[in-house]
Amino acid sequence: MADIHTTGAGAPAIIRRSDYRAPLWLVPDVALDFALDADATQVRATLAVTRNGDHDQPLRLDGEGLVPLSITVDGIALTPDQWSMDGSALVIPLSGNAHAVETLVTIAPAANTQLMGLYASGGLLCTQCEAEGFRRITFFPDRPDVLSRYSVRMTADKALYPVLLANGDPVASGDLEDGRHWAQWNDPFPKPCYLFALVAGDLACNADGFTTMSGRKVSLGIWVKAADLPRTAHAMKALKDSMAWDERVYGREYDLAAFNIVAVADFNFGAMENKGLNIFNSRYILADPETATDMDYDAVEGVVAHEYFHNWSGNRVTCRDWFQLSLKEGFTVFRDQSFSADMGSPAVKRIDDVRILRAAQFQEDSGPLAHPVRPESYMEISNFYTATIYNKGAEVIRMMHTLLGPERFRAGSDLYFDRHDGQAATCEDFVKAMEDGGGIDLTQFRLWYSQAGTPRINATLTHDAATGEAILTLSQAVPPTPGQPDKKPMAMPIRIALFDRASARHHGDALLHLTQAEQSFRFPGFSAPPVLSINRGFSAPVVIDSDRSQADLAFLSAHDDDPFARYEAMQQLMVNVLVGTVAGQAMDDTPVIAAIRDTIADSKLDDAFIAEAIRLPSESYIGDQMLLVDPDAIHLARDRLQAKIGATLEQEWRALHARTEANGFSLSSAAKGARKLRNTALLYLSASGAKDADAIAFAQFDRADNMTERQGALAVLASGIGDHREAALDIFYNRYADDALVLDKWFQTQALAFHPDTLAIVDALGRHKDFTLSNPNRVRSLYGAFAANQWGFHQGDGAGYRMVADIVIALDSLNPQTAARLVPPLGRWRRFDAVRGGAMRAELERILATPGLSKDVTEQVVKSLE
Ligand code: 0A1
Ligand code: ZN
Repeated sequence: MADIHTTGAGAPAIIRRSDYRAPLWLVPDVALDFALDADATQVRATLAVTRNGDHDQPLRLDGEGLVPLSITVDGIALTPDQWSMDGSALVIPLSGNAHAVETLVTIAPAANTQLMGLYASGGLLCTQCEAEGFRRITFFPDRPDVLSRYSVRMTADKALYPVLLANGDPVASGDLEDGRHWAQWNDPFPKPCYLFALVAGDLACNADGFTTMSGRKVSLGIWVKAADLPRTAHAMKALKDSMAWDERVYGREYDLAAFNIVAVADFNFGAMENKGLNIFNSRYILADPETATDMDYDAVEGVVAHEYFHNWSGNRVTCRDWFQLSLKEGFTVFRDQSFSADMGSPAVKRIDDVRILRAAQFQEDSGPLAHPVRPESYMEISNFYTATIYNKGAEVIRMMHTLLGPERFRAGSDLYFDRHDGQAATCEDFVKAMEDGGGIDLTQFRLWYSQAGTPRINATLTHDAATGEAILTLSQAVPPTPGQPDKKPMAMPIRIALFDRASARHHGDALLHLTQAEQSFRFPGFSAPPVLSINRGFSAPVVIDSDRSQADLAFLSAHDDDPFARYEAMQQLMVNVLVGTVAGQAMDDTPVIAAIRDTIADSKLDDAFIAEAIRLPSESYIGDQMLLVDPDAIHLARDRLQAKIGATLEQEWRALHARTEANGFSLSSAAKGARKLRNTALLYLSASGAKDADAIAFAQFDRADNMTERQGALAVLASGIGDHREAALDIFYNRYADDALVLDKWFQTQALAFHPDTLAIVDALGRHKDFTLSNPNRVRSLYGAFAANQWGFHQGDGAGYRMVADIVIALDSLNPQTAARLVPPLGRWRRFDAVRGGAMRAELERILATPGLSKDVTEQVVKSLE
């Protein structure tokens, strides 16, 4: 990350962690008065400000696109010489140590295409303030370490906006003349402005209640468009389950009398934890069998939990500055992962979480955008809502949990919440609380916060026949990342077991503490060389290089009692065949096929696990194992292996597909597992080339009483060139043309398809009447999905790159945050051949040359080119 500041005039400024200074002015209380209107909303803000420390600096209030219409201090209007603008910030010299400062501005929600600040979505008015959106609403010290008590008054047209919601608890409301009405909400808990929220609109409520462990009654509301009310039951159940879980597992109780959730159609991220008023992307609230897949159901549960858990890990204890973002995000992801594991299958949840980590975070960590869990600098904080902050951050917390065990971890988290309640804290505060509460020294472990890059662990197992010892030697290396050429050895827990070949049993897990560059561990009692099961449960977020043979991996794929390790052995077995094939070696695929046959025949395994274990690694995961990615060869090799598995086990797939047919829909784990396996069986059957496979897929598509099976079949049909492809896509479109979330699936399924014409198909879909750049979900469904389709995106002629770059440029002027999230796939140019890499760079250069480019996109492109 060397020289970004020398990239020329107008390059965005770099914000550094080392520059942190405490705020000069605090704002203990703020009163906001909104005269709401889609085209022109008036915001009157009254800030009680107090000087923080001994200094003579003026009050400086952040603003973005705001013009002060009036400013008063202690009730007296300021004259133009009594304030100034410094860029877009408002600067007011103040004589005393405490004042009441009032500003008036007008903003235009309907014209807000960035979806930051106050904006309009489908007839609603709503807010998004994290990270720095509050400054688009009113002048304020927009930083997370300024905590204020808010009172909020809203007035609005009663017909257009019958429901008025804000943070905290409702205080009073009433009618006004001219068809307007008003409502007042107060939030007694001091909070940073990024947690501010209001919503106004015509909404229906799924109202329910929860009694906390100390007996307080909380009214719960999930607010949606009236037509969507029947689709809110699952989210409500998830909310109540989350509230009970946080009490049981962390001893954390909800603190206000009301908790409200609102679903909106246009949203840049997944959801937002505003105090007492969570605002959600509707895709993480709405679910029913007809329109949501089982994955969607799980995502609703997980995101509802995530946002709810933020009430403690994020809101009651917030972040001192944005470099500490993982303090709340890593911890909260760990909490929501643990919750979901408890609600369903821990084994399958862990497999899913690791798959996501590897697909998103390992890729990020090995490219130009790699950064530590606690970054040192940024240009635009919105670019740092990354897989590293979230998912690697969660793995770091999980390792502390593994090192401490559940009881001592709980002692650490109790101490953390007690010590820092009501404060803006740092990652260091969290680690210190774990040390003090859990009784552990985490000095070396802290490197996980400062060192970027995925450690690679080399594992070698030898056997000393004379002493009967197995000797495991682990060596570690952390690769260089931008700005960090040299790395120190990290501390991490590596869980292993050593299997006796004859009995297929082991003597129990060992938790190894790897702390040195190289370390050997000796295990007595082995008359013959055992089989190594390593990184069980994925105890550390690392890459393991081991010299285990295909025979050993096959052994583990049949016998390992750690579900993650068993899955992993199977995946490694497949990866070895695929990578070897791509490298031009003649690989023996019989162990893979035998392992799959044995796995589907193993009656002790549940369907969901079987489906995970037998699924081939994705094309991009295969690419990640190679220095230079060859997308065509990878596609060919994977396709060939899939076809071989399909054809060799054709009868098994037919039997499985039939066996997993349900009569009647249920959301039980068994039913969900059966649907997952049924879709997998269909995929392999279709890959087998069986003549009737297309018809079987279409029949599943046509008869399904749920979206999991319907979309599963559609995905199979969309990747083929069979007779039913067009028909199924048309039927699907016509059936769901009025449902935005399902239409997203229609776009996404085609963008992800393994079809030779995917590029042309996506290009045409970009001109479809239902495509729009103004809805982030739609953009991600089409172009986000396409950029993740390795074979489609990395066309040899660079046409895929051009298409995505065109969208980045077009979208940047409307919604820079969403545009910036499409840049990273282009930044992976070093991993591709010279022709592809050159074409990717050329597109990055073309984006950078666009006049008026946002800070968001500029940062991602500049870093990607370095
Ligand atoms: N804190 C939220 C994520 C989030 C971040 C920024 C946003 O602005 C557009 C929205 C949401 C979470 O972790 O869920
Ligand atoms: Zn979060």
